[in-house]
Amino acid sequence: MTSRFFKPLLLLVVITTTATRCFAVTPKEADEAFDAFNKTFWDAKEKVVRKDLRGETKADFWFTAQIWDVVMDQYDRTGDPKVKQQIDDLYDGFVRDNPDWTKNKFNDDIMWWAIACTRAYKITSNERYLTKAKESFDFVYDNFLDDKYGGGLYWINERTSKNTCLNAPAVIAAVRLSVLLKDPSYLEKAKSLFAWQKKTLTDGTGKIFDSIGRDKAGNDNHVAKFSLTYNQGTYIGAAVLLYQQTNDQTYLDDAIKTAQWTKNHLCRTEERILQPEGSGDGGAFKGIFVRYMKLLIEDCNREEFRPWMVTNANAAWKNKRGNLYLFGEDWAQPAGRRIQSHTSASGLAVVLCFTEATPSP
Ligand code: 7K2
Repeated sequence: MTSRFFKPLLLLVVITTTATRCFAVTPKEADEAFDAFNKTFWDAKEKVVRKDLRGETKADFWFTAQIWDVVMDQYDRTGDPKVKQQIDDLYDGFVRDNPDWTKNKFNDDIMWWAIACTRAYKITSNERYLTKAKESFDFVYDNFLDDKYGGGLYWINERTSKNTCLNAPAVIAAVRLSVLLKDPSYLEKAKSLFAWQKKTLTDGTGKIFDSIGRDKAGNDNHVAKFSLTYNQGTYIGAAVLLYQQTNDQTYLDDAIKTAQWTKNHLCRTEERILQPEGSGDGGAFKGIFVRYMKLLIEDCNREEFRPWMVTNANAAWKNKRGNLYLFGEDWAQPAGRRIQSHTSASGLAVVLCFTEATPSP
């Protein structure tokens, strides 16, 4: 008799707790997705990440930095020593193939690696990462800063424009270097780059513009006012890190406003799923955004944004290509067939960042 009464009650409790649980992708599923990514794209013998489902082509320079960050996302949630080993292995393979990063004409590429290196240093305590992060930041800062457009760093070595995709990551690198090297001069650099970025490439609403420079018609001082999730994301990251070091509330307000603007303007559907941005460079953008949203939510206790991010993780999960756990460029649509590693890694990032943390072993 009791069981007849309790069974439906128990079922009800299970259903309600599952429905109200914040995390829909389980830790086990997140691990499976990470392992599947490695199985598909990681060549452990050669220590390289592949670009495509088939063939030997390696992932591009800046995509590999994003994928390295995803490996660190996985390490942060699991503390798994095998993943820690992969952090070192991926770097070893990359520097073997790309020993001199200053040869790359895209300064943002160098900076993506610099910020990932600061993170690898925090995880492994291996000095080589800190040295490389410092060298890389210094190279860009010492050679590509001037007063044209009022300040800021040039995106490429032709010095045609100054873009958010370099300047906001540079702030992230500089704040982290100031902490890791205990050198306040880096914090000053970060503050002034951020002030320039805010004055030049935002309009105060939370929208982050892409760049300033010469347009196709040759007009100088042209602000490209479109905005993309990765620019929104790195601006949020930069603002959060500055807030943590300075306690200046204005930075936190900037980060919150930028997150809210993204939710209102760069998302689709009633659920506010982050927009697709193509499968080229844009395939990697959303992974960057969600990583810095995690920082805002968890380090600054802005839990009001978590359900939105969890909804995005659930959408990406629901629409993945099941057998291979591949995530497409549009998290609101079933994933297509030709997916490259950087695009899939973006979807993997939202799943790893917004899955319940498993305790470290
Ligand atoms: O124009 C820049 C940037 O400001 C803009 O946001 C994106 C939009 O395009 C470029 S940056 C994209 C990449 C181009 N290929 C080489 C990569 O290193 C570079 O970051 O997509």
